[in-house]
Amino acid sequence: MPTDEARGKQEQLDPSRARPDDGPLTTNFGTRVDDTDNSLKVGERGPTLLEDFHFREKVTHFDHERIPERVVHARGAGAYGVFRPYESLAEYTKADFLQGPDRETPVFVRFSTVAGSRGSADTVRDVRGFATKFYTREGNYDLVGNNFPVFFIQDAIKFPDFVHAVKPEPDNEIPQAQSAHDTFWDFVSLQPESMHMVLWLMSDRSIPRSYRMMQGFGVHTFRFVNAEGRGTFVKFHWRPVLGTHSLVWEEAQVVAGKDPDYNRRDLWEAIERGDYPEFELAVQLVPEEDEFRFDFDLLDPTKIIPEETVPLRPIGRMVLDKNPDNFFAETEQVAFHTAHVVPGIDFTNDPLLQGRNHSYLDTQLIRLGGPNFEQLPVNRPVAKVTNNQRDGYGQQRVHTGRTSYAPNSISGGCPVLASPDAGAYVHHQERVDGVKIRKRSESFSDHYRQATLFWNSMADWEKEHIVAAYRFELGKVTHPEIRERTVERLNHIDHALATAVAEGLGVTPPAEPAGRNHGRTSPALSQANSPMDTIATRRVAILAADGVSADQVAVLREKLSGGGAMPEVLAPHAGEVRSAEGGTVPVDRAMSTMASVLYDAVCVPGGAESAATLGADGLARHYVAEAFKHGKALAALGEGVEVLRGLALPGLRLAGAGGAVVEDQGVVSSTGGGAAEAEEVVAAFADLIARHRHWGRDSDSTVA
Ligand code: HDE
Repeated sequence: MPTDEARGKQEQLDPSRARPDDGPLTTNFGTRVDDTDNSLKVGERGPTLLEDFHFREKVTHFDHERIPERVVHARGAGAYGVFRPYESLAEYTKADFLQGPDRETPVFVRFSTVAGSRGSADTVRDVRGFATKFYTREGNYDLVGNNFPVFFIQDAIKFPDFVHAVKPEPDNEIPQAQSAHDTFWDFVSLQPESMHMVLWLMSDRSIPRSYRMMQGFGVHTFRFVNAEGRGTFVKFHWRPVLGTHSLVWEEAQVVAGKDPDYNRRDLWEAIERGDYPEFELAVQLVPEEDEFRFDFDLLDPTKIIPEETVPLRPIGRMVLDKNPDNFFAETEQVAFHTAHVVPGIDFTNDPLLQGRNHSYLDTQLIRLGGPNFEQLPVNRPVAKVTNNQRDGYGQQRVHTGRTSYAPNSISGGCPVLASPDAGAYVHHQERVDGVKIRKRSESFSDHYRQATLFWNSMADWEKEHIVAAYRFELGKVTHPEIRERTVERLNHIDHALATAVAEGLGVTPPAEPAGRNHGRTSPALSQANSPMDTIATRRVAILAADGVSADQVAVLREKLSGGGAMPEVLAPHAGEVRSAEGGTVPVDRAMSTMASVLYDAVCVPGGAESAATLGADGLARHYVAEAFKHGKALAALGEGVEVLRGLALPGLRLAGAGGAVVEDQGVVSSTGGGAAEAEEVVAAFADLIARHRHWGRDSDSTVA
């Protein structure tokens, strides 16, 4: 149960919540209205009158309903939740919200894509934003991260160039939410520091199955500061309890059409169901004296600290348990800012972070219309706000008293300054000497070694997906020199990668490696090593038609739901189907309203009549074949096996007569119709679903 502290933010929001049943219709100035369908006119067919204040207010308000969308990360979805540390981190930081498990801090999280507009599809190939606002007792702390641990550029001054390059091209505003176009590849191929992040972008990390199944990273090296003033470098990691899982590219493209709100809907529905998304917060801690012990610069945001070098220390857990009441008021108006920090958390001189500390405040001023955006309900800290900032558009506070300056004597010097002992923020004291200079540090100049590390760490199937992604993206590029230049860059990462991409593009592969692959790996980077031990919240399609075995459907439903999965019966029509046993089976959805790509797994139960109907139904066949193509778990029982057999799925071994359970390439089947076989098949099916996808099928064209 959330504590009073965790509920604090919701209680603060209560007075701002407006209910539609809270009295009759009024104008914005409270006058009741008896007709909102007809404007005030001179005669029934005459002109509308200027004095129709209701008409003018209603339409004028409507005319002004839009605000500028975020210049990046415009498309997103948010949720409230709670963060609780496992233990005190007092040794490293004095941040109050990290002082022990008795602290429960309310949070608001916004997940987002980066390049697309507000109305763009969720499942595009892109980085995902993972921004968390902790409403701590000491003020708001914003951890504005991404689902990749590195960034494209090293200095914030390049951000406008990068964003201009990835956004739709300026002459025709094409393509929407895609990096597969000339200007993006032109820029990154000329900017070798981007190569590491681009490799992540070409990996499956850029098409997460769910916001609940992706990691988050603070990216920069930040600094913890303890009560004695000692600093410790820190990297933040969010780890999803459900593991890190992705779609495949072709699937992601189809989902973008079938359900453009795929990730947003998934988050919303999970929270509505009570399947609260959970993330563990972990940190990598580096003592300040170890600043120069790495073969990269800790201040360089294109670098990770490999987990094998500095292990992750889990420090707490976040549970997202409440959807917003209003998308605009909360998810759209939430304003994150990297400089929203609390005592005990400080910056480093990472030039990207330094630039962000300017940009996030600046952007809210234009986006939210002025300096009072911190007073919007979602942004208000639960900590008390007292200062001499005054006035401005949309001022919500009624400041009393005669003074709005410091020092003053008229108000007894109030508000008084806090001492560090009373919780004032004290910037970490770091000695900095130098000449003014517009130059990148030499220590930022290695752009390839960590890209090679990432590549080396990938499983074979991940490498295949990466090569296919480069081929796809560069295949859309019309300037041959951009393709060639990119291949040349890839040759610095790995010769085999460059060669494979070149071959797909019809570009001459580089004759020799540009350097020697160092051969190092970091297993933590591979999604193949992510936890795969649960079927919780996985969607499973059970295909059925008249004559389906109700007993088998019942076993499937019961066992899969028991493991936390979400089985749904899909049939050629909604309503119900007749069962083989003479009763009926309720249908959750008509097959035509959904798609195979919207499920994690598909199964076909028995019943001769049902199997015959499905085997002759193009859509049902497509459900099975597409799931197979996308590496998903499949199961077939009794006569349902014939539906799979009829598809002649390449190289697939299916159960024959006799009822024995056969498992091959992530497909489990048994022709036996009995309860024992059903139980055995469903148990095996659950294991296969938990493993997310099954690569290397004989027909593996999942990457195309
Ligand atoms: Fe952002 N970024 N960013 N960014 N960013 C914005 O702020 C910016 C960067 C990130 O859900 C903007 O309120 C600069 C890295 C997230 O509301 C803007 C630079 C990381 C979100 C901005 C970066 C991020 C933003 C646009 C380079 C991961 C969405 C609207 C120096 C660590 C937050 C807004 C939300 C949003 C600037 C680079 C994450 C313009 C100048 C690195 C998750 O201020």
